[in-house]
Order: sequence, then C-alpha cells, then structure tokens
Amino acid sequence: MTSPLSPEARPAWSALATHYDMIAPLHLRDLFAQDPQRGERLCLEAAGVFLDYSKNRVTDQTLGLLFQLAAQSGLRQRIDAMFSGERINLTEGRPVLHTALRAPRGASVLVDGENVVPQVHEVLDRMSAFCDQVRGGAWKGHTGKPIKNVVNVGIGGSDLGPAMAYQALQHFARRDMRFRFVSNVDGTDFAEATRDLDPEQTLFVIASKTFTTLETMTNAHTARAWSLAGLGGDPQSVQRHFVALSTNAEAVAAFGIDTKQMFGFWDWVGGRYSMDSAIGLSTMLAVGPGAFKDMLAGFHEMDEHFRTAPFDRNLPVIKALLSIWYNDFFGAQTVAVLPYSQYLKRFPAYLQQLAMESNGKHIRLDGSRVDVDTSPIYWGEPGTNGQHSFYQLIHQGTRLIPSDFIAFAHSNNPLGRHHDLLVANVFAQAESLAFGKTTAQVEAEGTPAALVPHRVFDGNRPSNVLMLDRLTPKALGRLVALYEHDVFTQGVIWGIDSFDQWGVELGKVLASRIVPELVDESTPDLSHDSSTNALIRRYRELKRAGH
Ligand code: G6Q
Repeated sequence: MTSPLSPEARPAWSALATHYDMIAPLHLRDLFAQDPQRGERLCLEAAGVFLDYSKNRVTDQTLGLLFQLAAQSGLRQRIDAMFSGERINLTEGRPVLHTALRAPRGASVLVDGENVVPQVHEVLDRMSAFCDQVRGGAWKGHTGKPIKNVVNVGIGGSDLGPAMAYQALQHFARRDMRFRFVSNVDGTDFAEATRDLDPEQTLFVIASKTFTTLETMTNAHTARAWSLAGLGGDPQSVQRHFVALSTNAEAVAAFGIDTKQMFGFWDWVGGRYSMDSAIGLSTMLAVGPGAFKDMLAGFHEMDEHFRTAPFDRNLPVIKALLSIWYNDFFGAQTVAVLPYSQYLKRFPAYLQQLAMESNGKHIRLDGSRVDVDTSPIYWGEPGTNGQHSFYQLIHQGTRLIPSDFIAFAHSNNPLGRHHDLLVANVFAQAESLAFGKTTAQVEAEGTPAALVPHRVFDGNRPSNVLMLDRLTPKALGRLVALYEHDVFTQGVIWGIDSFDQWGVELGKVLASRIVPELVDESTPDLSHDSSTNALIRRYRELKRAGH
C-alpha cells in the first residue's frame, strides 16, 4: 500500500509526471521567445535576496503544479510545526528550532511550555562579553599575554559552518588575530594548524554538541597536551586557554574545562544548523558581537519571509520546488553551486553537509521506503575558477546539471575592473547555458565543417541566479537561511526526516571497533570479512616494520 507520505500519492505529482512529457522537448529559447517579459516576470526579491528563476525549464503551468504539490504535501502545516517547536525530528524525538537561535530578544518560542528565547539571548550575551574581553585584550593567557590565535576544534556541523563563516566574513574579521580550524583526526590537521602558533597567545575553542565525538576529543586532548607543554605544564592554564561549546556540561567538566567557560546550546539545534548558536563563537571572535548579531538578523529576515510569504512569492519554496522538478522528473542527479565570490570558497562544502546529511535518506517519517529519488548531490567551486575546469561538462556533457549562480552587486574589494569582469561571467555563463549556440550560428562564424558539431552548444541547461547587494554578515545570514529552508522544503515533499543523521552516527561507532585491533600488542582474533581482515593484518605488519 502506498504511504500517505509518498509524493506519488499526491495528485499534483501525477499531473507533473504527465506535464513533464510536454515540457521536456521545449527549449528555453522558445519559452523566452514566446514571452518577452519572462526574464522580468520569473524573478523575486525578498529579504535582501534577488532570485532570477526565469532560466528554468518551466512554464506557468509547471509552477502552478509545483505549488499545488507543496500544498498537497502539507508544507504550510510543516512550516508552522517547525517554527512552533513541535517535535518534527521524529526519529530523535526533538523539536527543530534553529530559527529560535535568531529570534529577537522578546520573542517567544515554546518548548514544553517554556520560552527558549531568553536562554538563547543569555548565551549570546555571555558570548558577546567573552568576545569583547578577548578582542579587547582584557582576557589574558596564563602568562599574562593577550590572545592572538583562536583554534576551533570540531568536526561536521561543529566545523563546517564556523569555517565557512570565517572565510566568508574575513573582510570583517580582526586582521591582527589568526583563526584556524582543526577537524580531521589526521594528526596533520592539528600539526599544520598550530606549528607557527605561540601557546601563550592561543585559545582553543572545543566545539562539540555531544563532547564525545572521537575526532574532536582526540584533537582536544592533543591541543591540551600542546598547550600545557608550551605553558610549563600548570593544569590551571587550561582555564585561560580553553573554552567549550557544547550541550554536555558533564563531559566538558570531565575534560577539565570549567563549565563557567562553556557556552551552551540545546538538543533542538542540529549540528548542521548550529553555526548561529554557541558553535559560532569563533565567528563572533573574528567579526565581533555586533557583526554576529547582524548575521543573526539576516537569518531572521529570511526565516520570517519563509514563514509568512505565500508559496508563489517564497524564495526557499520556489528554489526547493525547482530542485524537485529536476531531481525527480528530469532525473538530474546533482546541483552545482557556483558562488562568484572568493570569500564563499567553503560555501559548497558547507551546503553539501546541509543538504546531503539532511535529505540523503531512503526511509520516510512513517518508516516506509521512499519510492522517488531524494537529495541530489551538491557540489561546486567559486567562479570563475570552475569555468576553467568542470564547466565544460555543464555546457556540453551528457548530464543535466541544474546550477545556482550566486553573485553580489558590490565587491568588498573593489579593484579596478575586477568586479565587473566577475559579474559579467555570471551573466554570460547563465545565458550561454540556457540559450547555447546553434549549428547555424557556429557555421555563420566560418567554422570548418568538421568542427561544427564540437562547437555547438545545445543550451536548455537550467540555472538560478541569486543576487545580493554585498557579502556582509547580514547577507550571509540571509543566504544560509535561504538554503536551510530550501533543504527543509525538499524534505517535506519527500516525506522524510531532514533532521536526523543515522548514517553519520554509524560512522561514529564503526571505527572504534577496529581501533583496538590496530593497536593491540598481541595478535587479535579478527572476525571481519576477508578483505577487512587482510587490510588490518597488512597495516599491522607495515607498522611493525616501521618504515
Ligand atoms: C550534523 C551532524 C554531524 C555533527 C558532527 C559533530 O548535523 O550531526 O556533522 O555535527 O558529527 O558532532 P559533535 O558536535 O557532537 O561533536
């Protein structure tokens, strides 16, 4: 029996499947020719973000059906359920309230009858006071010197958001301080991040929601040993050089960090949705409390837009439905995210976790198996660099790659003609992907006959162009919230829990079973498959041989 959560159970889904047969052969060239206003009509500006979605393979009828699909999937109720603190993360029995992290002081969001907004602001106030002390030099290291280096130790959601945000907001960051991010359990990450740092002026920010994650705990212990070794071994020094960002006070205390130096958050904040919680301490240390609050205001603006705008005027909803259209009807397997800003270098990696950890699922909320494709694979690189490598495949390959171009009207580094050249590339790429170059056009250029087919571009390759004014903390908040809600909307259509991550949890336990088998002095009894057993034996032999 079909689950009521199956998108295929919705009338609009079947209508879209039929409609697809009509749309698939249409070319964007024709759609634009038939409607000279298309480029001005199919765009939307809200919460400081302009979206041109006219270069998508849709008609008004397609959009109408997609909005019906959203309504039939109960999107309105699910949005309300999320914002009001219902336990929509069913498999973990938790509310999903990253939106409360950016609710203004005075707002009310209830979890089990308790307003959580005052707690959020209490932590923000403590973070602000701490950041002011560190940035102002009042917070001294163990030997009395001010802090100049901040090393965030965390992984996954406790690393990707802060690392992306630091990179994105570097223009606004303290240039006389150094910020490093250690995530990998590969000792190289720690060694390279700290090799030129002075322990007397280095603060470690241990970011871990659970404070049990193998990689982070290993790096945190190494950091403590490094710090102690550089500071004469006095255990008291830990209190001046370590702070914790966590929900697990007990484990923080057990590690040796005074819980007065812990900035907390709550189980209703998912790791990949936590960059605006205490997990953002390194961001706040870099850009200051004022800019951090601007970022939160940007998030909140987009939250309010998503919560209140009708679906046909709703940026995250429109983006999500277009993704569904390509993913489930055109069979597109990936989405390219192409920020035309060097500062957004880490944004595609951040988005990979946000989207793929949220919606890379094959079981629906009611335990039934999905019968359509869920999350596409997100990938990308900043433009224009990507243009000189993988764009070839987007233009002339055999796969359909819907692309998001992200551009800014103003540069934070206006240098001669650089910014005009950068933005010209965005428009030119989106135009060329949509309209291509016909045989007649190539021939008219005098191209030798044998080369003509190689130089033809079919076009009809869809893209969104997102344009924001300038990459500021507020703009970053708006942009991240846009994608968060885009991802959530897609999850609602597929009927899945976008807020659990059992695949990641599995990884956390798998390795710990093998570790003793690699380090045991005596030959362990191996009971894995023959491949894993052989690999373990080979590693032990090589290790013993000591190359
Ligand atoms: C995020 C995931 C995962 C998590 C890391 C780190 O949504 O759950 O990426 O953030 O595994 O977990 P801790 O913060 O608990 O160390």
